[in-house]
Amino acid sequence: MSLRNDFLWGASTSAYQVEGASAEDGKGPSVQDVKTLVQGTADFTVSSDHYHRFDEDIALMAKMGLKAYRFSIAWTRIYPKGDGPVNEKGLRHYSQVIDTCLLHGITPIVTIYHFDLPAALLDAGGWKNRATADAYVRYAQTLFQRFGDRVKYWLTINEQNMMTLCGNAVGTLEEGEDACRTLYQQNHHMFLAQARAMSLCHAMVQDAHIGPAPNICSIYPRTCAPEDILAAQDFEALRNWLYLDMTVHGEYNPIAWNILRKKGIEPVILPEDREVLKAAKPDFIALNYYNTITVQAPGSNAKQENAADQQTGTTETGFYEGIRNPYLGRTRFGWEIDPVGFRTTLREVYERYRLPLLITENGLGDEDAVDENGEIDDENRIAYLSDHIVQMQRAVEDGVDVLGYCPWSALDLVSTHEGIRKRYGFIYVNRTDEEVLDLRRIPKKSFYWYRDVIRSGGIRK
Ligand code: BGP
Repeated sequence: MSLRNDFLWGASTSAYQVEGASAEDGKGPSVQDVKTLVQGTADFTVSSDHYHRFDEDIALMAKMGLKAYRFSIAWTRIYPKGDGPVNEKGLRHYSQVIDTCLLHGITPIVTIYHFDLPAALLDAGGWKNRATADAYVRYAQTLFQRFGDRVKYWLTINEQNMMTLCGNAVGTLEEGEDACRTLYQQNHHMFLAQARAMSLCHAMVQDAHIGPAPNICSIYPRTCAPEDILAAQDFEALRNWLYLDMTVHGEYNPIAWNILRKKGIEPVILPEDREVLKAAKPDFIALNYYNTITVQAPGSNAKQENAADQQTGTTETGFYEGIRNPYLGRTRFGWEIDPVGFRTTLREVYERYRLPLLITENGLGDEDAVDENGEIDDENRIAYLSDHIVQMQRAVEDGVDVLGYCPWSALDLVSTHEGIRKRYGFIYVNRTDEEVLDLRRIPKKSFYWYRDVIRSGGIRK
C-alpha cells in the first residue's frame, strides 16, 4: 500500500440533508425546502439537526479518527435570497463549524453548492438566467474572504452532471417542451460560475486547492459488439467527459457536443465565455462514486432500465440504453455494487487528466436497525466500504494519485429522494421519516471498523 502520509481519511455530508434549522437565524428557503417531496419521506426542516449538534457530531468524527470532514455551506444561510444582503449569523455559524474541525485536527473540505439553489434565484429563472452565475460568484467570493484563512480545500459544485442528467431527482428540471435545452443552458452557466470561482479562489486564498465534484463512473458496453462500444463511448462522453474536459481544459467534449447538436439542445455560448472557461484551472478532481453503469446500442434486445435517479435511468434515445449488469449484485435500494469498477474509474480519470483525485462520496444506503442491545450491526456497509477501499488502494498501486477518501456519509441524514429510511452514516441518528424522536447519536459497528482502518492506514489484503 502506498497511500500518501497525509492521506485525507474523511467522511461527507451536505447542508440540507443533515442540518435542519431550515428557517433559523435568517436562513432563506432553498429549492430543497420548496420542492414537492416523494411521498412518505422526511422533509428537511429538522434533517439530522446537525445545525444545533455540530459540536457533538464533530467530536464523534474526531473519535472515529477522521482527518477530514467534507460538508457543504447552505447558500441561503449566507445570502437568504441568493444575492443581496449578507446574513452575518450564517457566516458566524460556519466559522464555528470550521473552527471546531480545526480544534480537533480535522481538515475542512467545503462544498460551495450542493443541490440547494436559493428559491429566490429559482423564481428569477434559476441557472438558465446568467445572473445566477453572478450571484454564485459573489457568494463564493464571500466564502473565500471570510474562511479562506482556514479552509484550503474547496469544491465548486456537487454533481453538476447529475443536476443536468437527472434534474428530476435533484429539483433542477423545468417542465415544458424545451426542458432539455434549458438543462444544457443551465449547465453552461454552471460551467461559467465554476470557472470564475476557481480563478477567484486562486487569486484570493493562499495555498488554495479547488476542484469540481461530479459523479463519475466507468461505463461498460453490454457486449463487445462495436455498436455497444460506441453506445458506451457516447454515454461516457455525455456523463463524464463533458464535465471534466470543461473543468480541466475549458472546452466542450466534441463527442458530447455532437450529441447535443444532433438533438438540437446545445447551449448558447457568448464569445466572452471562452476566455473565462479557458482561464480557470482546478488543482484536483473530486469525484463521487457509487457504481458503474452498463449500456447497449439503441434498439438491442436486452431489457432497458427505466428507473430514474442519479445512478440509474440512463437512456438517451438514439444513442444508448441503460441495462442491468448481470455480473453485479445490488443494494437493497437497487443500486449496483461494483468495487472493481471503482478502480477502473479512478484509473480512467487519472490517466486522462493527471490531476490528483479526491473521493468525496462512496457508500451504501441501507435500512439499519438498532438491535436489542442498542447496537447497530451494519455488516453490509462494512463489506461495501472495505471492498471499495481495497480497490482504491489497488488503483494507487497502479499509479493513481489519490488525495483522500470521504465516504457518504459521516452520520445518517435524509437521502435526496428516498428519506432517512435509506441510511448511509457511520453514526446512527435516532429518527424516522415519520417522527423526529430524540435524534440521539449512536456509533454503528462501521464507526469502530472505520476508526481501525484509519489507524492502520488502510486495509491489508
Ligand atoms: C449523491 C449526492 C448526495 C447523496 C448521495 C446518495 O448523488 O451528492 O447528496 O444524496 O448521492 O444518494 P441518495 O440520497 O439518493 O441515496
